[in-house]
Amino acid sequence: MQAASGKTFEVIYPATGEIIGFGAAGDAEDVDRAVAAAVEAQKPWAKMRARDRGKLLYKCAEALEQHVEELGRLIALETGKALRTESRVEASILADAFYFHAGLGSELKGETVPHHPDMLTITVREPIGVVGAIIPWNVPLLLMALKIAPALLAGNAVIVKSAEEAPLTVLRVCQIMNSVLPAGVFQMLSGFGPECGAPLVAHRQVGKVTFTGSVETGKIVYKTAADKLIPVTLELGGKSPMIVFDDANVDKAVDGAVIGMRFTRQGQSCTAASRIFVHDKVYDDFVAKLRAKVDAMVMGDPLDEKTDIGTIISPEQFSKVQGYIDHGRKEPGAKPIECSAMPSDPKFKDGLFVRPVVFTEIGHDSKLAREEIFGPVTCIFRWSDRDQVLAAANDTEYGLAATIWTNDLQAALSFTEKLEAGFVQVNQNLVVQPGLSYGGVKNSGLGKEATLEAMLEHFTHKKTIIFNKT
Ligand code: TXE
Repeated sequence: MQAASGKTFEVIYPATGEIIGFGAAGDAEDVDRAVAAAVEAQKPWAKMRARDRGKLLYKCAEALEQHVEELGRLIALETGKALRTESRVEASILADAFYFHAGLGSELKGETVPHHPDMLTITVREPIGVVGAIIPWNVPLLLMALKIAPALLAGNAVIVKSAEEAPLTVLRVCQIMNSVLPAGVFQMLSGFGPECGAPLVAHRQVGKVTFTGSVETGKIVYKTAADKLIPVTLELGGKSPMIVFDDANVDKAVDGAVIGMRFTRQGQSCTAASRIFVHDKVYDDFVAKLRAKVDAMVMGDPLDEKTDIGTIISPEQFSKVQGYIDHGRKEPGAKPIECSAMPSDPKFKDGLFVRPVVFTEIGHDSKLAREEIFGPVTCIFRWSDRDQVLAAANDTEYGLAATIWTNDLQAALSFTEKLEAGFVQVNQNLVVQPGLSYGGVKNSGLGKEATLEAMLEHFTHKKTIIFNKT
């Protein structure tokens, strides 16, 4: 794929700094071309039976499933995420998201509305037209699938804009899908945010934008969309609390913290359990066990099956994360515990590896406790008063995910009700999956993804039609 300008940008393997490929640096001209093709392709696509579109999505899922290993290795190369713990898993979930949505065609149905005996009133669901999907680099395949699969099933044409750090796997997915789908229905643009993402959002024929990324960019996207009065879905950052009660099973909670903090993804997750509140009575036990668990994780070659933790995505993110860690080290009283070990192989001497850090005895108002770090850094706080810990957990601009760990049913009921988050779990820390409504409140975003309801709400218009029977 080439940009109209012919310009390209380098794609780097963050474990070694080697150039592994080039992305096409798309701009407004490429956006215009892609939208023109999408407008044409969408008309016959929308006229197909929804279940036939579903059949094609099912075929996409099968085709993607056959390429799990290839896609997993490619995503490991461009993001530095470990193959065994992250990249291969993500490549499999991609296919799963298509399987899930492929079966929803018959659900694109309307209602009959008994508002007057002399009239037959119905509603129908119509596609929006051309959807722009802007995705980040941390979990590009899954986040893309949760946008494009429902949008396509609903009869829209979709243009996805990949993140500049990770265009290659998305391009490969696009090639695989286009061996199944009619031309123009699903297209991909690679390029930088202001040059390629912004014109896609602003294009007059793009009728809906679905975005995952930072709060800052999300607000820019929202403002541009507001000028055109088009709907947007925004999945933004998080600073998710995990609350461990004194009666919790500490071993399970520690496992939940390791999964929840996504140490295997170097903490580059919007749902990362980056604020862990542990009851005073189990605090020491929890910290010791967490330290031992994270210490035992192997950081190194992302392609090695023995590796648990790979690298940070880019030099920019690396400096940002290091900045937070350096800041935390200087906080009065803060006790950082550095875990795991840097890879010893000289091949990785320039790799963007960061040792996981667990900050204990850090203040609630520390920048580390308030801002999204997107690195392997978590803060642990001691608590003993339920009202205070609940207030502290909710004292954040974000509201994406939360977990609580207790066997006290009343506490579980009360906290799940009062926690300000879109995704709350008790005694477990599952990752996002197709079929579970996913999205945040407060600055974590606008609108949910991954369910039938989300497909209907975000990728269709509801039209009311009234027949006068008299
Ligand atoms: O995000 P951006 P970045 C958070 C995380 C991270 C920070 C910065 O805290 O440290 O954001 O990451 C495109 N118009 N998250 O810089 O800029 C861009 O090209 C249209 C949380 O990567 O938001 C990319 O495709 N599009 C998050 C996408 O937006 C624009 C995941 C995301 O980039 C644009 C990623 C513009 N003006 C980062 N500017 C999560 N919720 O999981 C940029 N883009």
